[in-house]
Amino acid sequence: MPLGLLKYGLARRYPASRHFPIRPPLKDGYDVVIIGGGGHGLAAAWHLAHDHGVTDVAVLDKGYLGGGNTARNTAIIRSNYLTPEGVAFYARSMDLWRDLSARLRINILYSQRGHLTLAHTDAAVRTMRWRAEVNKHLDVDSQLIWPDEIARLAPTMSLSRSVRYPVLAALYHPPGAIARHDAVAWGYARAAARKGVELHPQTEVTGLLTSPDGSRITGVETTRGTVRAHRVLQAVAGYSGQVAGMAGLKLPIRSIPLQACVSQPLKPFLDPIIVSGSLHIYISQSARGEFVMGGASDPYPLYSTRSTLDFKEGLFAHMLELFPALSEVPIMRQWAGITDMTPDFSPVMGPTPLEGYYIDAGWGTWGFKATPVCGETMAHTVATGRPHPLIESFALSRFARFDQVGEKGAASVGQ
Ligand code: FAD
Ligand code: PYC
Repeated sequence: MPLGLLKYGLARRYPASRHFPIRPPLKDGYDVVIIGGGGHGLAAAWHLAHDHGVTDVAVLDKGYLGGGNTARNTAIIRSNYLTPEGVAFYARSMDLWRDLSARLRINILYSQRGHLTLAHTDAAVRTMRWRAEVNKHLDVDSQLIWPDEIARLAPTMSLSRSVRYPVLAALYHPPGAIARHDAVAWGYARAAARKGVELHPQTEVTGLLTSPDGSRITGVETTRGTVRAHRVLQAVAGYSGQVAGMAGLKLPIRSIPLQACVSQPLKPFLDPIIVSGSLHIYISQSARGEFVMGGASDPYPLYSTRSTLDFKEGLFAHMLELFPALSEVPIMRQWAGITDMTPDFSPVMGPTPLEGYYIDAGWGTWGFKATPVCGETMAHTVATGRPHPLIESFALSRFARFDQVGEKGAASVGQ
């Protein structure tokens, strides 16, 4: 048992400290400024302090900490991607997830469920077989399974043949998991603050400052004043294009809403996470018993987090084919986040042409699972000035080289 939990259990008085330290005054300058206090920015701050001893760090967020896509995502964690670069990267994240509760001293409710990606066509079966082979080659546990085994793992799902797209097979990824997304942000924030990192919610970055020749970053303008820094990391998810634009960088990114919803809680009914790219739906059951559900991205770029009836109608037309029993279950909440979509469905990570300015972007609909590995690799990159080996393939320059890392079929639930 981690020592922190033991101390907590044996303490005479309630030992929990404040949720976050009180926001300090903003200093004139820091060694490192991180724009964006979502999971990625906070994880990078913690790894900078923990792995590299860089503690003069300020995390600036225009809203509250962890209130962006980290708060809005459906918390699916897996590494069953398609490209060797992608699989290796996400597999490292899985390693970090497993003991994150103990490292951060917070229960993130990490729950390994197994992940099933359904195949409804011969073409999809071929893609699943391909993914399984790439995964196995990199020691990631994935296999192609057939309807009898699918029925054993998900007995409450309909495998009827009398539908337009019957389930033919599935890619089964036993390590697939879910976690409590908010606790992940809180855990990184509190652990980083314990190491001396400053957390500054309600502090929007409105401009970037550069040297007279425009070659290197020198600071940021914020709604609370100017801050000097020679190393700045942006980790702002749906706002990646806007913030990079302040640095004169043009990203190959479109910002598109992604919606999701959650049902009233029920007793345990569905153990694995189920995804169907052909039906554009996915579902898992949270620790609280709610069905967490989502589907394809909205049809056009937009900076708005409104919910639509179209989304719900499209989602349930297909969801009820697989789970007719859900037809009477009330939906409790529906919401959206703005996702920064890249052409190849892989992230953009590393140094940029502006010296000292680093980017962690292009996380679209797939970045929650990468939170720990982004923290680790971006901290390494900022601390050393060199891209971590695991992110070299995700450099912004790959688009100019026509060297994309195509993950479309594996990263999304359809566009
Ligand atoms: P965020 O958590 O969005 O943090 C960025 C922060 O930057 C925000 O808090 C914002 O306020 C701040 N910011 C923006 N502009 C500024 C500025 N100018 N100044 C200061 N601060 C600024 N991924 C998965 O792996 N699995 C899933 O199941 C999954 N499901 C998803 C479901 C939905 C509905 C959505 C919307 C996304 C989903 N994702 C999923 C993707 C995932 O949520 C994101 O990729 C991930 O959370 C990105 O984390 P982040 O820390 O980069 O961004
Ligand atoms: O990345 O696995 C994922 C995912 C599922 C739904 C949205 N993102």
